[in-house]
Amino acid sequence: MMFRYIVLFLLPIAIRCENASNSSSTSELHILVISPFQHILSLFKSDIVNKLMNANHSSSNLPDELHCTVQEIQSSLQQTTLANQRLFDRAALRVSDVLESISRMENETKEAEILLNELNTTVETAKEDVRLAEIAAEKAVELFSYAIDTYRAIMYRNRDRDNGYERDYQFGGYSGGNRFPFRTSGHSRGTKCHFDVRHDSLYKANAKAMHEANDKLKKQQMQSENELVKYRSMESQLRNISEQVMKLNTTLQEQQTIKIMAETLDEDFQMIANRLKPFSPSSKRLLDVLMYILDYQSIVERFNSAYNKLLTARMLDSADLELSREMMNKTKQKMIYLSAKLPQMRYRRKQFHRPCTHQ
Ligand SMILES: *[C@@H]1O[C@H](CO)[C@@H](O)[C@H](O)[C@H]1NC(C)=O
Ligand SMILES: *[C@@H]1O[C@H](CO)[C@@H](O)[C@H](O)[C@H]1NC(C)=O
Ligand SMILES: *[C@@H]1O[C@H](CO)[C@@H](O)[C@H](O)[C@H]1NC(C)=O
Ligand SMILES: *[C@@H]1O[C@H](CO)[C@@H](O)[C@H](O)[C@H]1NC(C)=O
Ligand SMILES: *[C@@H]1O[C@H](CO)[C@@H](O)[C@H](O)[C@H]1NC(C)=O
Ligand SMILES: *[C@@H]1O[C@H](CO)[C@@H](O)[C@H](O)[C@H]1NC(C)=O
Ligand SMILES: *[C@@H]1O[C@H](CO)[C@@H](O)[C@H](O)[C@H]1NC(C)=O
Ligand SMILES: CC(=O)N[C@H]1CO[C@H](CO)[C@@H](O)[C@@H]1O
Repeated sequence: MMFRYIVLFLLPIAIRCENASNSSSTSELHILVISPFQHILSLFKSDIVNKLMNANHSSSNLPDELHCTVQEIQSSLQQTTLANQRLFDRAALRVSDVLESISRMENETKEAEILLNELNTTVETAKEDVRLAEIAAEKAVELFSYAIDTYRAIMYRNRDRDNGYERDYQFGGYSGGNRFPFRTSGHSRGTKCHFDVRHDSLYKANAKAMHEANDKLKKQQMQSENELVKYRSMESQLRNISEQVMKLNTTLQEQQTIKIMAETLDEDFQMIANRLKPFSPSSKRLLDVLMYILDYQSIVERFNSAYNKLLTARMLDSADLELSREMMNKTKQKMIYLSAKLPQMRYRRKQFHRPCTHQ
């Protein structure tokens, strides 16, 4: 029961770790550096430490196998160190490229914001112009109606005075086009009123003013719409830029993570490579090479350091690959014991002639 509780409790953490270690941001690091390094550690643990601890004096293949494992570890380390350096260089380059792009886009953002502000003013001004044009157009209609009313009044007065033809006058509204009060018949007995309002200068002026006000309103409306279209387009451009900046920023964070991790791993890898160098030549005895590789302070501590950096950054799940000082001591003791029984352990490396399978 208790065990199941613990498993359930740990599950979300395990999933989170998996996501962190395999997110796209670090997959290059994973494929090129972390996985190979993990492989080196597991070789070290299973094919050197565990093999030695489980071996006895009748394990006659052991020296050959150890010789091959040492070779594989050395060449893998070399490749991983190189891949890690190349990854660092590439990430550093990308970081500086992306930083430059972001700076450029931030400039573009600033410019677009200024333009957007200007367009906002233009749009607001155009809207105000439309409002004023609407008022002016209403006013012109009012004046025009007033003129018509005035003519009507004159017509009525004339009719009353003429005392007849009540139905001879037609009164049309403005909306009816040019149907304005005019006298239809010439056989009036009294004073004749022959003017046609359409020829009246005041009427003409008012009609003209009304049409002009209306035209102006349409023009202002059109302009306002145009300005609004420009404004919306600039708005969407600005949104585009900020989306791009966000994407670039994600890339930046990813590449910076890779850069930092590659740099800190390089410290350990370089140290191990430098310390292994004197033990690489084929004139060295297998036993000496193994004793040196199993030395905690020279080599193993650096393996643990890199491993713990990856665990802390959650780029690796704990796979129990840490190597303790005590374990190294015991392994060395076992190896010395075995080397007395297996003389091949004291061979120089060039004396191992069987090809290693990993190569
Ligand atoms: C983790 O990965 C799973 C699928 O692999 C995905 O559904 C989930 O959204 C990821 N979670 C996070 C926090 O990225
Ligand atoms: C040595 O180890 C092998 C396998 O690990 C085992 O089969 C064998 O019995 C061991 N021999 C002695 C003498 O312990
Ligand atoms: C951004 O603008 C500043 C001044 O406005 C200029 O000095 C700088 O070079 C610009 N940066 C880019 C990447 O265009
Ligand atoms: C212009 O800016 C003002 C104040 O920020 C805002 O209220 C208005 O909606 C903006 N105009 C447009 C067309 O978005
Ligand atoms: C926004 O970006 C998309 C592609 O990223 C492009 O097709 C579109 O034209 C851009 N829009 C503006 C207004 O710049
Ligand atoms: C980029 O993202 C980080 C957090 O992920 C944030 O702190 C920073 O302000 C962002 N930078 C830009 C330019 O958006
Ligand atoms: C390992 O061996 C060294 C000397 O070879 C000794 O100083 C140290 O205490 C030992 N450590 C452990 C944990 O056995
Ligand atoms: C924890 C985990 O799932 N790690 C995997 C991430 O992806 C690499 C290859 O892309 C695998 O090798 C790891 O096992």
